[in-house]
Parts: sequence; C-alpha cells; structure tokens
Amino acid sequence: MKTQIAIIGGGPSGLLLSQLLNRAGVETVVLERTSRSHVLSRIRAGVIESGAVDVLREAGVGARMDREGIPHEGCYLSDDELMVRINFHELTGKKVMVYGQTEVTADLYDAQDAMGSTIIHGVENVEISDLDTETPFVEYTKDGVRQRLDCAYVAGCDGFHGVSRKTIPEEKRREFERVYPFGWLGVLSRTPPANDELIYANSRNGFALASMRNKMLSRYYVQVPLTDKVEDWTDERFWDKLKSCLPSETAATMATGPSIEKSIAPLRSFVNEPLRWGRLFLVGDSAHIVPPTGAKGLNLAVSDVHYLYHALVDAVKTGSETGIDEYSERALKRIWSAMRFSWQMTTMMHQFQGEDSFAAQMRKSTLMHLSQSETARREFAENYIGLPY
Ligand code: RFL
Ligand code: PHB
Repeated sequence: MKTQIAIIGGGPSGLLLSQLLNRAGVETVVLERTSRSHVLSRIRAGVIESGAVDVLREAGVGARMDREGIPHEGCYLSDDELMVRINFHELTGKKVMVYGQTEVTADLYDAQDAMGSTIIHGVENVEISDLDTETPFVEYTKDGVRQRLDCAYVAGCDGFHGVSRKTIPEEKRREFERVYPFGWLGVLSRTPPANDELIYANSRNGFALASMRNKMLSRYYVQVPLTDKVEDWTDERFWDKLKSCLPSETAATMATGPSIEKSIAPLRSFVNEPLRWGRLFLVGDSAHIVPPTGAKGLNLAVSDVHYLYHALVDAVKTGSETGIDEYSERALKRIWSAMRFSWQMTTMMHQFQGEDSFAAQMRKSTLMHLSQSETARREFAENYIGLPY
C-alpha cells in the first residue's frame, strides 16, 4: 500500500491530523493498535481551549461540540473555605468549552467515515524504517499478515507508550521529565455537577477537582498516593474524600451516586526534543505529557496538529520544506509554556508527601494573592484559556 502521510495512532492527534489533511486533499492512512470502541471508551480530557475549539471547527467537526458543549466563562480555585473565581471572559475576552475528549474522538471518527478515509484498527508490531531517506515506509501485522505502507512522511501520534518516539536514535533526542509522587483518582457519575463551573480545590486533605460533562454527568478527581489501586476505593470512600477537599458549602449540597467509571492516572511532566527526525514528526502525547491540572494535554495535541498540518500541506503541495523545518521549534515554544503552567498549577494545588508546614502556607498565600490581584488572575486566565498559536 502507498499513501502520502502515514499516521501512527488513532487517538485525537492522529484523527484530527488525518481529518485536516484529507480536507486539504492530502492522502493519509491511520494505523491504530486497538479497536475503535477501546479508543472511544477512554475517559480523559474535558476542557477545550478557545484556539483548539477553532481548529476543531476548521476541521469540520465543530457542529455537535457547538450544540452540546458548555462554554465556560470562568473557573474557581479554592483552599479550604477560600474560593477565588477567575473570570476568563472578563480578563481575556475568551471562554473555554467543556466537551469530553470521548465526544471529540467520536466526532472525528464520524467525519473520517463520511470522507471514506482509511483507518486500520488492530495493527500490531509497527516498525518505521528509512526515515532518513525520501522513501520511508511502515510495516505492521494485521490479522497475522505482515503489511508494508510506503509514504512520503510519517506522523507519530501514538501516545506516550507508542513506537514513534522510540524509533528516533537515543543520541538524536533528549528527554526532560518530572514524575510527581501522586496520581489522580477519577470518577464519572450520572449526577448533576456540584457547581456550574469547575472547582480546582486545594485543602488540608489534598487536591480535588469538580468537573463535568453535561447537566447530568459529573467528573470528579481526588489526589491519591501512587501505591493506591482502584479496588482500594469504594464509591463511599471516594465521595467522603472528595467532600473533605471541597469548600463545605459545595460539599453539603452536592449530589452523589454510583460511579460509572473509576480510574487512576499518574501525574508526569515530560518533553522529548526535538519533535522531528528525518521524515518522522512527533505529535501530542508521543512527544510530551503534562499533568492534567492545567487541562493542557489534549489542547497541546491540537496545537501540534495545527502547526504540522500546515507544514505538511506546504511540503506535499508546493514542495516547500520551510514549515516542516520549523515545526519542532514552533511547537516546542508553546509546549514549554504549557509545561510551565501545568507544573506551577500542580505545585500550587497538591499536597506533597512529607512536605514541611511552610509548603501549605505558600499554597494558601498564592491563592490569596490570586484573590487580591487582577494582574495575577489575568496571567492565570491567559494561560488557562490557551496561549495564542
Ligand atoms: P492518545 O490519546 O494516547 O492516543 C494515542 C493512540 O495511539 C495508539 N497507539 C498505537 N497505534 C499503533 N501502533 C502503536 N505502536 C501504538 N501505540 C499506541 C493508542 O492505542 C492510542 O489510540 O494520544 P494523543 O492522540 O496524542 O492525545 C493526547 C490526549 O489523549 C491527552 O493529552 C489528554 O487526554 C490529556 N488530558 C487532558 N488534556 C486536556 O487538554 N484537557 C483535560 O482536561 C485533560 N484531562 C487528560 C485529562 C488525561 C488524563 N489521563 C488519563 C492521562 C484527564 C486525565 C485523567
Ligand atoms: C475533566 O473534566 O476530565 C478535566 C477537567 C479539567 C482538568 C482535567 C480534567 O484540568
């Protein structure tokens, strides 16, 4: 088989890149290790930056998001009983969209199906070769048969555990990493949200986040030690912990119910530099991971896709390589800004095991500063709604 762009990974990065390229008349083949239903069962991101909303609309997948997504003009940060509202709209003129990654992915699959795009599920043992030549190719096993896909370029959209990044020789790349000593336990429940906007809650009992998907679907997280297992957390224990972290008025009035999904995610900051090796380009989680505190992971994947899509269209249609030569540097600038924001917000909002008494006071003081300074709130809002592309 032959195509212009081979895309490894059919998560949000791979599907969005394929969708934009196909609409511009560039051919793609997406190779995904798992099934479509598996991709669609992963509950992950919930907040879409205003710039990413525009890219999704440009890709022709904005209609349902605009109908069913919930625009949010602000969010709350709390520390025990202190609640600070950050009014994004007043401070920046922009909003974010609350719309699940699962829905974004479903919309992308539907749009790709309607265009007759090629997405191959259940591929195993993907190997990428000849990336330092003009004729790279990808080999994979499907239903026990080894296949070969020739292409002009390869997009590595296969997440943190994929093969693309590992295909780059170690001496040609550098990794930067910070692993945090806790994870997030997430619960999805068919209950009305605790609040009409997100609450990022710091407290003497640790961090919690009250988020949502729609009027009758809530998403909550609490900070847990890395050694905890999902089985350690009954629903009752989860709700008790969550309420102990939220401001008491919210805790007293919130609805609880049976969990319909429960999972633990470790928190990590990670960047691989550069994003390009020969004809391979890394996109999204295959190149970088942020802790979920700033809601930046999916949004960074979308900005990477935006840069690479324009660069690849130029390369394929006009032969100009300026865009692909600049891709890594352009994308990394935005990536490091989001890394800084997510790291800062994670540090500001979590309890670190064994920390001294000074640490909690610094967190309280940071929040107090946010409550008193419009400049501090504006800085937060600019980062949260997303830095310009
Ligand atoms: P994905 O989603 O990991 O998709 C990669 C795909 O590649 C496939 N794959 C392979 N395919 C072929 N061959 C191989 N060898 C392969 N290896 C892997 C995988 O099966 C998969 O389908 O990466 P992508 O597309 O770059 O998307 C990134 C986002 O998923 C991620 O950044 C966000 O979910 C992060 N994130 C959040 N981001 C936000 O912007 N806002 C949020 O509110 C937010 N909340 C979150 C989050 C992530 C979380 N977890 C669980 C990590 C909340 C959580 C709890
Ligand atoms: C979510 O709704 O899943 C969510 C929202 C905001 C975050 C992380 C996750 O920062």
